[in-house]
Amino acid sequence: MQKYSGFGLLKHALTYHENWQRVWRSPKPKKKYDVIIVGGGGHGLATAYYLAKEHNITNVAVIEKGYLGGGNTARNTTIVRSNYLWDESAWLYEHAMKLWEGLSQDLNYNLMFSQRGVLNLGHTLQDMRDIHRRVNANRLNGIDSYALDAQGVQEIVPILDCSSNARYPVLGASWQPRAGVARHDAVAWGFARAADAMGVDLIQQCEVSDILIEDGATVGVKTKQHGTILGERVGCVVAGNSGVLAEMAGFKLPIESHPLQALVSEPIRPILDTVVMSNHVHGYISQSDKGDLVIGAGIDGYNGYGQRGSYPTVEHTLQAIVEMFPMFSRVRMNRQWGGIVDTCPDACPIISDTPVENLFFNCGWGTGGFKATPGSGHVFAATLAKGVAHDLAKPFSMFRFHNGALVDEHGAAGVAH
Ligand code: FAD
Ligand code: PYC
Repeated sequence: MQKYSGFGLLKHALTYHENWQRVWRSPKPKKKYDVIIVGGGGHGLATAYYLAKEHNITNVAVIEKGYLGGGNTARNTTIVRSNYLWDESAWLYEHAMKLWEGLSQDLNYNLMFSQRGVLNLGHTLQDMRDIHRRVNANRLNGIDSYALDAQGVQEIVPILDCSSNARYPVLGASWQPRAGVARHDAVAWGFARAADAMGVDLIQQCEVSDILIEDGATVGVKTKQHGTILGERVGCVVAGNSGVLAEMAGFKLPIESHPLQALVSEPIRPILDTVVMSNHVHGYISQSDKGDLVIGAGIDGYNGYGQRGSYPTVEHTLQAIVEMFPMFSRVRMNRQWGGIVDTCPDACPIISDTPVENLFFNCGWGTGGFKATPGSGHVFAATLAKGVAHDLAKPFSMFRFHNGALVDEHGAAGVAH
């Protein structure tokens, strides 16, 4: 790893950051790999890292049509938590949480993982019933989860309007103290650097335009920039573009791609030291270490591949935020953007083999996959290495939509959809 002295840093600042050593190589693709990962977001990069680290499979390419982490990984609001209702998903997200807890050390890269706690607010009696049910289920799974009344919430967030005058008064919340946020770009960069150091080829600006299939099995991919690249196994981790890749392979996924947007304010002094989410009023908020308020919305209701959202959704979300935090009414918003999220009918991911032999998909994380990044990569790497689903991935086979064994997590999804 490159090290800089104080003098080195000053020199780079004064030379307009020229001649920096690259953090990963930019190799020409080989003719053939043991594993090809399509999609260089956090999940694809984590998969490559764990393939190399845990399974000693280093003849791996990650093929990314844009730049590493430039999809939803760079566009999300970075909330990490594991308080899901059903055992299958609680185990998967808690597996990820445990990996998060040692990940900066593991990658030797500061991911700014900050366990500042997450509150999921309840505004109606039914919300509170659901919160109690989920908190009890979490605790049975050994996950730190508490049900708070309005006073308990007020103690944690004094600036939240918990009065009975609010349009949707806060009745209480679920509280996960180990939950929090992480720096999203750093997650992509940390996995990329570590995977590259173990020999994984990271190939950017290379779009997969077809999945090559012979006798019912994949043999690799066709790309727009580098032609055919052969692979013994192919793993597609392309989030909002999953339906497009599945169509190339000749099958359909039960996935809808929706815009999901977020926005940040001008930076202000530290005022909010936890994450507050409200599914009921469709808004959630945290404050970044830089001082911006990071605000997220519900999905835009229509399908689309545009990485932008509509104005009414943002307007609705800001109304909700100002109702909850009247003191933010004078804060100016700086930037707004959107990603394309891949939503499944049961609000759970797909980590699965497919009708095509040696072709695997990891997708359907929808509005909530950032928190799963290390866990998803870890179990998908094992699935690709062995050719059979990791135990934690088994409930998330795409074939659950054939037999009806769905895992409905709409209640625990970060944003309503
Ligand atoms: P991506 O990061 O999207 O990576 C997929 C990659 O595949 C992209 O880089 C894309 O360019 C590439 N690709 C696509 N097609 C091709 C092709 N044909 N050839 C080559 N490459 C291709 N989750 C949370 O847990 N917490 C949150 O707070 C949260 N907030 C969110 C807020 C917003 C506004 C959005 C949009 C999402 C949010 N999410 C959140 C969801 C989360 O961002 C995603 O679930 C997660 O980042 C998905 O990671 P990924 O690596 O699978 O996908
Ligand atoms: O899944 O926690 C979540 C989330 C928050 C915002 C978007 N997704």
